[in-house]
Amino acid sequence: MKAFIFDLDGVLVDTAKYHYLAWKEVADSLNLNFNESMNEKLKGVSRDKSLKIIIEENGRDLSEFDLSNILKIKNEIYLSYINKIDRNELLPGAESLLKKSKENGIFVCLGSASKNAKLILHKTKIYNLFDCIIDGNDVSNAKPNPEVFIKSSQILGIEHNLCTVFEDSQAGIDAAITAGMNTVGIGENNALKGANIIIKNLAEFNIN
Ligand code: B16
Ligand code: MG
Repeated sequence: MKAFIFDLDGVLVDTAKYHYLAWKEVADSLNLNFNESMNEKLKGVSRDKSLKIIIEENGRDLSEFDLSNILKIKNEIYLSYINKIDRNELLPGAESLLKKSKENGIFVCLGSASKNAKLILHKTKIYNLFDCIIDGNDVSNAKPNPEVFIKSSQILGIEHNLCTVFEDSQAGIDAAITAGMNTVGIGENNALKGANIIIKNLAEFNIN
């Protein structure tokens, strides 16, 4: 292994709850149904695609103008939470594995769908631990398209089969498999299909 590519939300930081709260507030204001099970479908999915899923599930049709306003409002609400976060949102084992990877000569990259990734890395004070950062602002195709991971390996100059992706979403695992990379699924259950191994959190990962 020469490079580890980490997803952000659900792998390094616990921000999924803020995405949920922001979508819920938006959905309630529009009289759209939105619950925890629908929220599961948004894991690892881009902001635009997330809104499309909510709208489709509700059988509604909105104009492009309305959609772009809703996306703006959702992000403002999400940022109102994110602006208050600190290192307490880091998930178990996250910072320690980032540091151990570097100590072992393994490159560390971020591969996230979030356009707010850099702000979150600064807030949690782990920004400087990355050799490269690819986020939602750098790609035109959202996961399960492998673009985010392929760009990461290109910037590092590392072959795909020498990269390992840490992901909590099925869209992300599928993207990494399509890119020909190794996969570590992160989650409480074995719901992630196709991952090489599945662990509860990064604290369970033994770099040796
Ligand atoms: P933003 P990841 C993803 O982050 C989240 O899992 C997903 O729920 C969210 O919609 C997406 O980022 C976009 O986030 O609205 O901040 O651009 O898991 O790929 O790190
Ligand atoms: Mg994620």
